[in-house]
Amino acid sequence: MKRKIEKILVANRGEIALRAIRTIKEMGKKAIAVYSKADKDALYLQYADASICIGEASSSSSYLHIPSIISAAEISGCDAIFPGYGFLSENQSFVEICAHHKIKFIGPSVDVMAMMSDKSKAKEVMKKAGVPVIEGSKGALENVEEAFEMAKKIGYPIIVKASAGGGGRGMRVVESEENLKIAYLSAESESLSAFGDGTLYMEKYIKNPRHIEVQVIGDSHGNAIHIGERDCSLQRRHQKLIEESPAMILDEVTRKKLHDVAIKAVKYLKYENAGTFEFLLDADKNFYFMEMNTRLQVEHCVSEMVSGIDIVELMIKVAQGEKLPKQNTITLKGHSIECRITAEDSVKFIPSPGKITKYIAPGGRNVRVDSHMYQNYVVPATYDSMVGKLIVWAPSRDQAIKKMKIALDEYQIEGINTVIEFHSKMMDNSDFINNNIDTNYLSKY
Ligand code: MV4
Repeated sequence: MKRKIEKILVANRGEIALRAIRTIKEMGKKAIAVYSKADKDALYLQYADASICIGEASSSSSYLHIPSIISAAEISGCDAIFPGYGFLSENQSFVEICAHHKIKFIGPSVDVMAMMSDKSKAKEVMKKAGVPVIEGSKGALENVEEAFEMAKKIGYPIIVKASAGGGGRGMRVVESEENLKIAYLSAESESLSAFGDGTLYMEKYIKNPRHIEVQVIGDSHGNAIHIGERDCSLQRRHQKLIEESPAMILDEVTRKKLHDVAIKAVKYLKYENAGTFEFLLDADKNFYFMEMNTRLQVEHCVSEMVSGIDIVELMIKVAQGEKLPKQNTITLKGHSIECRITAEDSVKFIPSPGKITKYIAPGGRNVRVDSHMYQNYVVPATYDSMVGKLIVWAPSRDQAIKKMKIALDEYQIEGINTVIEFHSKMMDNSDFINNNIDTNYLSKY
């Protein structure tokens, strides 16, 4: 039996630091915040039991600087670290260093993390576990000659992807043989400069897919549960904008298959933590594994709203050796939608950092605002432009859309541009209302 966690260092900033601190306090534990000089006036610092400055504004000298984070944890006597998303949440050396310092990293083992961080390896592992994967190269491609052979075999269009990738970098769609060589070479050099690794793999290209993902969690006793699926198809340049649960595109049979496959994969990996299996859904409603995220995701809130579960609480419980609740105690009810609010304009999505001169948040029944914004807060230009998430729950999707529209109208932010207007228009968009969108929707529109 593992020791109970008492004090947790939250190695993150912004809305997710705030979100984690709230749960840590609710569990009767102590939360220690860290901040860079650019975040000295951040809201989450006020809610933590203590906070420690870890460096200059740039992420590399603060939120990514492992020695500073470890020192902060040791000085404050933390027995665990909650990484959130981004920053060190999927950093294998960080996980090893935490173990060396006898600090519990609230996340998976370094082995599983490493396996999933290599996207072509992850696919092979999932295939072995009996999870459907997209037809393509077996693992990585050796060279461009092999790419030509493979493409001929699977048929154009194909897509080459970076093994170290994710988020669309080092990815090229190839429509015909004459474009393969240049696509291969440019994807290779792009992923080499972005990730320090030019390894590529190939897949059959699926046209206009939906992005469906399953929220899972596994414990140290071999138990695994799912908390339903999310539809995250509405994206712009690989940045998700709107997520919802459940994915209304799925019929009950496909949905059950998807959940069963995800559970099978968690058990096969002996995965311990919350995680997400990302799938592409094609026009014929076939789903294929794409990637696994071994961390808490931004959009976890919609799964919390339909299940009533606090996923951060479950992560902490699993990290201290507790058993998960049984799957049959988890009931998914109603519909939840999340709109990501970024400090960008609603037309061109140009970043708009600066001082918030007016801030009035929406409210009411089943309206959740996860944000670190407040009046007079200065949104730093240094970090990600996401400044919050607006999440609603209602018995049906139609009602959730109506509720979201009203909440967006109530949201008043002045001094910076935000994408609230974009979201408000989407709630009136007939394609969105009729659920007729795919991952390419915003590039056409
Ligand atoms: C694909 C695909 C179509 N076919 N793979 C984009 C990010 C990276 N994680 C994988 N991506 C895609 N992989 C095959 N075989 C289309 C995409 C894709 C996409 C996927 C999910 C959400 C948004 C997307 C936007 C463009 C392309």
